[in-house]
Amino acid sequence: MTTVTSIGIGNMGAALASTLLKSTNPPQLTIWNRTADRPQVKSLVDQGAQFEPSLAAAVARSETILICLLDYPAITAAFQAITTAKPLEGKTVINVTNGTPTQARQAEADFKQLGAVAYYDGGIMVTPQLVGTPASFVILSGESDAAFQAGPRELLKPIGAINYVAPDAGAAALYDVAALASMYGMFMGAFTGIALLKKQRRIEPAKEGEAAEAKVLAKPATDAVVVPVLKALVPYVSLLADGVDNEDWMNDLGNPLAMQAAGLRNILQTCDEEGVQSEGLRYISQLMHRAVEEGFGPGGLSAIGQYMFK
Ligand code: FVH
Repeated sequence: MTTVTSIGIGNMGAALASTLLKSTNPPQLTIWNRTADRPQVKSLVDQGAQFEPSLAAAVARSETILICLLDYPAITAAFQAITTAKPLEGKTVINVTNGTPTQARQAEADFKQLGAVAYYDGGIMVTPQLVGTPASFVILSGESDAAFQAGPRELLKPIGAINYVAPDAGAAALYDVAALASMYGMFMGAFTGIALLKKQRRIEPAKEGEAAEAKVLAKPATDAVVVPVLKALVPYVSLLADGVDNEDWMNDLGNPLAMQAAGLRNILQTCDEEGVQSEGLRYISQLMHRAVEEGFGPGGLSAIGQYMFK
């Protein structure tokens, strides 16, 4: 029987452990969490996991160590308690704690120093509620594709689709951070859009029984217009990446940069007129105008990709 120790029974760690326990071929699961009386710990014990309060003892019980803690300092804090020289001798570590590529590479070195034979680092790309569903998606890197296929792939299968990225232990963290950077950029633009929609004027008089000062809602217009536009334009991100890869600054992709820069100027002016913060968009506007000044106006939005490297 496969033996797994799951370290970190927070919301995500609990979802991972529970999914493994419910799988068709469940491992013998040991769990460890700093706070023993967290409700998720009790729930997993009820599902068949063995709780071990000592991290050293928890680690000793399994061949695979699955780590899902808040961040890398939490990993350091937890493992400081182990004082034996090679507590991970012969074990495989799979760490899905969110962090930077540098932290992942350092963790690989540290865990191998503690005796680990294999180290994989990655991220769970969905919320705990979606773990184990068809929407669930994991990225992982480290060791080699062949070692991954022969090792953790089968174990992690119940959690979701696994995208093995590269032998570099830091690669999955880089993918994760890149995806989240793109997501937060979209959210910043969305907050600007939502604030603008809160400035809608009510022209029709209040109906009978309606408050004279009815609230202006952003959600209906967001659902009707903003979300469909974003959905239609998500594939444009792939075209931008292709433009950056090929340094293809003059391909206008059907939307010349100078035209887009003028459009963005109107967005910023509307924000000023309506009293809405636009700082989140001003930086991309500056880059677009720089590109236009440098002769890329007839080209495409990809041209601003050349200014992104420090
Ligand atoms: N939850 C989500 O939606 C996202 C989805 C994408 C991936 N993230 C990452 O998953 C990691 C864990 O996140 P989480 O949701 O499980 O987070 P929490 O529920 O807050 O649990 C945190 C666990 O970490 C333990 N912990 C924190 N500090 C320490 C420490 N100094 N020493 C030992 N353990 C520590 C904490 O223990 P306790 O507070 O219960 O004692 C929890 O087990 C994370 O990287 C996300 O970015 C989740």
